[in-house]
Amino acid sequence: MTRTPPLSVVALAIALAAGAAAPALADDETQIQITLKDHKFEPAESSVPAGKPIVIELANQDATPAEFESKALRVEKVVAGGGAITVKVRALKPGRYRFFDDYHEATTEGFLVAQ
Ligand SMILES: [Cu+2]
Repeated sequence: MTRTPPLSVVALAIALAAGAAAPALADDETQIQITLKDHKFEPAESSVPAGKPIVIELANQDATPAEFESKALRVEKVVAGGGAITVKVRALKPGRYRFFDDYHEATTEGFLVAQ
């Protein structure tokens, strides 16, 4: 005698399949580290893969606060002196994207190069 699986088993299978896909998305992110020291970003230019979300870990080694900002990347976030922030950036098309410290825009800039 055959019988169809109860609905709860089907629902569980769908939930497991959906759950299995979630970590793959997180794995898809690219994480990079940038340091701010003497009002300079180091590295001043970072290569990242195009088409993948980017997670930027920014450590501010200066005693003064900075505001990590990029119009091209659509981000703006203050980091305290001696502090650190995490900035998430959407998947990018290939290109060179400028970011800067909004408190020292004339002197403190860097780039993400997506390729
Ligand atoms: Cu700003």
